[in-house]
Amino acid sequence: MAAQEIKVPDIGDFDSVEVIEVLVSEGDTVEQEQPLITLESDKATLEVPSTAAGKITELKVKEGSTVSEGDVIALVEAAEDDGDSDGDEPESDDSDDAQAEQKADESDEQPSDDQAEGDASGGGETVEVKVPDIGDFDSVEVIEVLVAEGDTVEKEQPLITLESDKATLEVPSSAAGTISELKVKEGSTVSEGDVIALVQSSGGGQSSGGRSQKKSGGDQQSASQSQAPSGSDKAAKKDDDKDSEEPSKSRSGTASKDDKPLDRSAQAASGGDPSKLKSVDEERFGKAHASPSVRKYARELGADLGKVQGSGHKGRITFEDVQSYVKGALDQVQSGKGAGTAAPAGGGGGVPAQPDIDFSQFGEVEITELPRIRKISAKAVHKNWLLIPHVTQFDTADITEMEQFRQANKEKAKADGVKLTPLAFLLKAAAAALKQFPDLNSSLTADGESLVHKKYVNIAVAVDTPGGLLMPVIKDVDKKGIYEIARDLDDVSSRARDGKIKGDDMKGACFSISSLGGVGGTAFTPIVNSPEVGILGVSKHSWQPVWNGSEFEPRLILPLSFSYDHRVIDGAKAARITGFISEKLSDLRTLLL
Ligand code: CAO
Repeated sequence: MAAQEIKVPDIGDFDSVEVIEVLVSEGDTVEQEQPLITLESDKATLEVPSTAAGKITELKVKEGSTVSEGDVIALVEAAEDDGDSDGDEPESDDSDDAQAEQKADESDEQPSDDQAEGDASGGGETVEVKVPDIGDFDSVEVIEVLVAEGDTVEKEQPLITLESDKATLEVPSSAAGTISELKVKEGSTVSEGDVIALVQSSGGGQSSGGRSQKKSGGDQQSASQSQAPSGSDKAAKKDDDKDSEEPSKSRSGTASKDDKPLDRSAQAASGGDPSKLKSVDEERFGKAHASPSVRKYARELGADLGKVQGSGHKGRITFEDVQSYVKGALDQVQSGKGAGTAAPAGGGGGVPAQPDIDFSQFGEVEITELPRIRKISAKAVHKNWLLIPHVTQFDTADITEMEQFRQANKEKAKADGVKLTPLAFLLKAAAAALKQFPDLNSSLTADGESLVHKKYVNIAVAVDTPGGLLMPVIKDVDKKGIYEIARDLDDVSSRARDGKIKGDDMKGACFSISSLGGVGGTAFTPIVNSPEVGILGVSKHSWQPVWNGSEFEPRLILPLSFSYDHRVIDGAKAARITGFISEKLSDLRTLLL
């Protein structure tokens, strides 16, 4: 199948414009309309989309190349079923039209002679800002008006966004000053030369139209470079001017001009390590329906455009959409929810993202996807690990008598259908501790200012299942006897292993127990399950010589590892809690009372 040439469309009086960004790579599969490159002249920024869906077999340009109308950007091998059997110039005229349809957003001014005249004089003059020569656009719709009458605008600041069925384009102001009259509104249609707005120029510092464009562009470049590290001085200035204004106006300012400096500053901010910027999905970013200035704004903020919901015309992403997305992300981080939604391998809450390593360079590898339960619990433990300041208190319990009792009753219990393991006793001891230490049976309120004390005693038990760890809850443990607890434990753990546990069976826990006693080990540091404030880890018991005052005697010792949320429980209380549990387990009479 012959490849289709994707060419630079008729985009007005652009000639030899620079390719500032190549948004795709050879081998990529692209959709029709997907932007391939971004061009930037001294006057405008423009994205050129693909006129065909298919695979990029060859890229004819790279960053820094210069192109003019008709130059081939890429060869795209069309998708099988698109019906275009001839690959040469599939749609000649139409294809140019289609090319022009790119998200040709630009933040260019394209000053006509009239504008040049308007610009030429000093302060106080009214300048007509007109729709520039933007190629074969005609009667295009104004889909967004970015400013209001009375606004102070800067030169190059986008005033409106136009969208034909083929392209999106921002028209910037050709002068700095105050908007004295807006000639268009959302839904208007405009053509080349139509007046968009009257700008009462602020005088001084204006360029005199086309001839001085380069100079003013250069000035802007340096201005934008100097503002790059902090994002946008203009934004700050604008915000000072008018708090409630649409943020887009100020931010977009010289968007088209400062792409590269900002990109560089973004890299500098990441310590020059491009991997740190990789939390953005470049492929989805490239496909997002957004203007260059919005793209730039998203880059400045590190927002992944691919994840931003567009509220504009045909789902176009606006500045406000990017703002809401970033605000939402910040809120999540500040409230601690962000970690839960962060990529499993990091990247949230200031945690550096895990680099994507190609392990096959060291030897043979096989990639298997995590089971669903493990993915869910991975997010939960990651969130809890980041959210909760953990401390683990270690202790032991002498369970010699408890074990004698259990062994003496084990067979009888079995005959009654009860599997009597040490865990039933531990649940009972933990329930007593929750009653004795109300803070242990509490949760922090979301603002971190108060404790919610619970009057019920539900305890979750970690169950190792083939799909991963599950935490079914045994309800009202304080009200149940050892047999009933053992029966409940057997029931929930069997159902968990058989995949029959329901969501409701895992809700409402006040505390958790994680027993590795049947497996082994002497101690570990379990992770608290927020919003609980403690978890008891239990390791394998062992016979140990204990000095009884006159001699060593063999005692069965159970290791306890109690992790707690240090915001709620302090160290002394934690030691008292483990001491209390130890005492309960050591003296069955107090436990069973
Ligand atoms: N020391 C020594 N032996 C112990 C013990 C301990 N602390 N706890 C239990 N055992 C023994 C039991 O008595 C039983 O032996 P008997 O049959 O001779 O009585 C044997 O180990 C197996 O017990 P079990 O595991 O079947 O039953 P359990 O009630 O102790 O535990 C459950 C149930 C669901 C907690 C367990 O099966 C399980 O899944 N444990 C793993 C939990 C886990 O993965 N935790 C880590 C999570 S990350 O924090």
